[in-house]
Amino acid sequence: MSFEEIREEKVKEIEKLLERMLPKVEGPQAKVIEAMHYSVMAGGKRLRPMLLKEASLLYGQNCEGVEEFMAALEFIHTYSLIHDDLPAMDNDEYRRGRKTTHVVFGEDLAILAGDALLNYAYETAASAVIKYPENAGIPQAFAILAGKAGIFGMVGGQSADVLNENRTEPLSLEEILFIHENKTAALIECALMCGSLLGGADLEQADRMEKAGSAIGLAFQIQDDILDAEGTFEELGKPIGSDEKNQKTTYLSLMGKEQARSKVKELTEEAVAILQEGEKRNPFLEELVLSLITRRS
Ligand code: GRG
Repeated sequence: MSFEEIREEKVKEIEKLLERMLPKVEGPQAKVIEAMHYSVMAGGKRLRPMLLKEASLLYGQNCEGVEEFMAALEFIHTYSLIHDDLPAMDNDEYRRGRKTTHVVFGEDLAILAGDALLNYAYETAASAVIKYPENAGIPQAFAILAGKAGIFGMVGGQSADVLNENRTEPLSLEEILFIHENKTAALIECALMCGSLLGGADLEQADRMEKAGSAIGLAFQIQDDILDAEGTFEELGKPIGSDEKNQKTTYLSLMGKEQARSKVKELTEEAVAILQEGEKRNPFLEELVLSLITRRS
């Protein structure tokens, strides 16, 4: 099987897992649970749960708690997308090729579906703490999950991004890097760190994963900026050109296309080199990271 075929198989497995982990659409809360399903099951690359699983394989096999943390991380990612699309934030109509959650279910239910997913993520991860008391990596992974999603991670980055939106002077490179490191890279670092810890990595090894995740996250965001400038609606599942329309400072607008492209390549190679430092290699993980340089969606 080609890399692409293997990746597609893995995406299908992750989707089955997510469907299984979500609460059943029933009871008085059925509508908000339906909104949770609508958003989580809308497709997407499933990059974060995939990275988490592959990082666990660098240290162990069929590690306890991996499935719960894969689902929890994708639930957190999906909540962030629902809230980011709201009228109070980006006011976007399309995501993953479908109408956004607030357009379909209304703003009130979209806010609640996001809140519910964030909470359900912790409920799901906590179930692993209880179920597998012998895996010492689980409480550590739990702390990383909460931290990387929060004010010193994704929420912190998103807050800086939102507050800078109406500024007339462009952001500095340092400010852009702070936003990217937190808004985008934090969840990618989380994926690699949690996966490695669940697989039995020690804290030093998890720190190395954090460095790889930081490089991948920044490369991922710069590629996102490039795609926003030159991708298509069909590729991205959402309108393009939003950064330029909103006169948003990005790494691309500050540094230009050539520098942006070479930075994506440099950071990706840096990440792969870190992944190759350990005792065990995971060729699929390395190829997955390299594939992000040329991703079109
Ligand atoms: C609302 C707290 C809060 C945070 C929102 C995720 C996010 C933070 C904003 C979305 C906008 C954006 C460009 C974020 C950067 C990260 C990013 C590129 C997210 C999209 O992730 P993909 O491409 O999406 O992995 P899929 O749909 O493939 O899962």
